[in-house]
Amino acid sequence: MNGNSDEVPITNIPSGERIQKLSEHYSNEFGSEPDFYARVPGRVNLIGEHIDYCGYPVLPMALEQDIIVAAGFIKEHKVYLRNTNCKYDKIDFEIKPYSEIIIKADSDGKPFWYNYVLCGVKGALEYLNNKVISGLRLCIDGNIPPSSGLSSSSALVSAVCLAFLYAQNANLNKIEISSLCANCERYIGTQGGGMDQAIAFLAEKYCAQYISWNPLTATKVVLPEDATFVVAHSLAEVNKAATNDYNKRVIECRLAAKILSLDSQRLKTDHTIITLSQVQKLLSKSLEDMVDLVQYRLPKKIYHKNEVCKMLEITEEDLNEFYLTPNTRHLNEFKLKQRALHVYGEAIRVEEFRKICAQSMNGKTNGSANGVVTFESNGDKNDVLNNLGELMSKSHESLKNLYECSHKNLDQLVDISRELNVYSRLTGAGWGGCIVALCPRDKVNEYIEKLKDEFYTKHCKIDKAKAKSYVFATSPNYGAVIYTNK
Ligand code: ADP
Ligand code: NG1
Ligand code: MG
Repeated sequence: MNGNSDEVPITNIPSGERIQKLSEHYSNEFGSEPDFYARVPGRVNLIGEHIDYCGYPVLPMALEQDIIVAAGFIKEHKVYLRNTNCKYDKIDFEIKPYSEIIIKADSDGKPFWYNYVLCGVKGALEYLNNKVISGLRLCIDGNIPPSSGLSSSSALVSAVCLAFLYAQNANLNKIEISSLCANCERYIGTQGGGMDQAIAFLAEKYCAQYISWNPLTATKVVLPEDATFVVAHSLAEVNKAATNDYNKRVIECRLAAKILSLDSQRLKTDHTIITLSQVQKLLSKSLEDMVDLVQYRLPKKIYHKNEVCKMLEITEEDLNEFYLTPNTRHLNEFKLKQRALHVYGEAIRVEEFRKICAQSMNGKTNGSANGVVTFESNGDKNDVLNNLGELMSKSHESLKNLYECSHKNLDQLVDISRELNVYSRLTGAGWGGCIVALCPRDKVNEYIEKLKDEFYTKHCKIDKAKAKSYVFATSPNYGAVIYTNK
């Protein structure tokens, strides 16, 4: 984690109120100054929802909002954990071998906040083969709205994992640490695809990233100069690890993929999990052909567990053991057609979105003096934004109707935006959280004001002054970094 661009950058501790307050909080708690800070941003996904775990590329960008962990080395093999927000309890724990770190939710199935910290520590220990040279004092400060689809959980897991590894002098490049963090966040119970951790480490300022898998690769996507992305909160928070909605979608995609793979003789008899993108490769078909194949092979609205077992020629015990997760084993009904149609359709939309961004540029960089990379638009500006916007609208429709992961407030925000000629979609896992809207730069202030009036004030009956904190314009930001003056 040093000078080379493949590794997480290490820079001097920035000045400013945020770090100063965090440093004071740390000093009040521990009676010393932090040795270093690990900072990891949240993200907004522009398009490509619920397809990372199916092996398809996604198109997110990092936010300015982040989690910063202030950290100090200690000799004892313990972690002392504090948070600047007093709603998160203080807790101290021994650093045990990773296999002995048990991560359990509360009696209602909701994870304790420090479970995300344990995920990061456990993942780091697994990578280090339990070799620890330093314990840590940690104080967390976050400003990513939690449980809102902006990836506060991954920023927390990744910041802790990064801090722990840095304290043990581990050298990991950004790709390795992204994959490590994606794996260790699964200890919380959700079978995430890796998008959040990948953008957290691979993000660059001024560009979104097209992230593809196997091998993990991030390719810059320059967004049209006159496009601004606005994030608006639906006021519905949802903790993804507290319900089985997310894992249910993951396993529905797994089962759909396994059934579609029966068209190839190769994987017929083993229990390997296969993704919808692997089936596409196996069958050498286009995404459009896969849409047709789903209609033909998975025509029913609902598949019962026994039908799935019959199609796969396996017992219910094997289905439970090899394909389902602990929190989905009791389920009896699966929507395979709808989920697979969403995935293949959304994968097509990501490719189109990326293509439009690329085609709309003529390749001439402007204004590089301040480091801002912008391009002159080739086509009609309005056409480009409308075409990108249409894809976002279709993505939302598909998430609402086929994937059933929207929320009435999200739909309302999307509808209000449309009345104002702004296209938008839910972002992140859904069931609550935020929308991301594509707004022409010169209309941003007017759009935000209208959302405050129409949604937050009129519909949700909250004070206009308070509404300010729920909606913001954003542009692509930096990825993870370590700050230290030592
Ligand atoms: P998101 O969409 O934000 O990733 P998740 O449901 O995956 O939502 O995770 C949210 C959880 O992450 C919160 O319930 C909390 O436990 C934890 N979390 C997020 N931000 C913080 C923070 N600043 N301090 C402590 N815990 C946090
Ligand atoms: P959020 O909204 O951050 O909980 C989740 C997954 C992503 C991705 C999106 C949907 C995790 C950590 N994150 O994001 O991998 O599948 O939903 O596109 O599981
Ligand atoms: Mg999350």
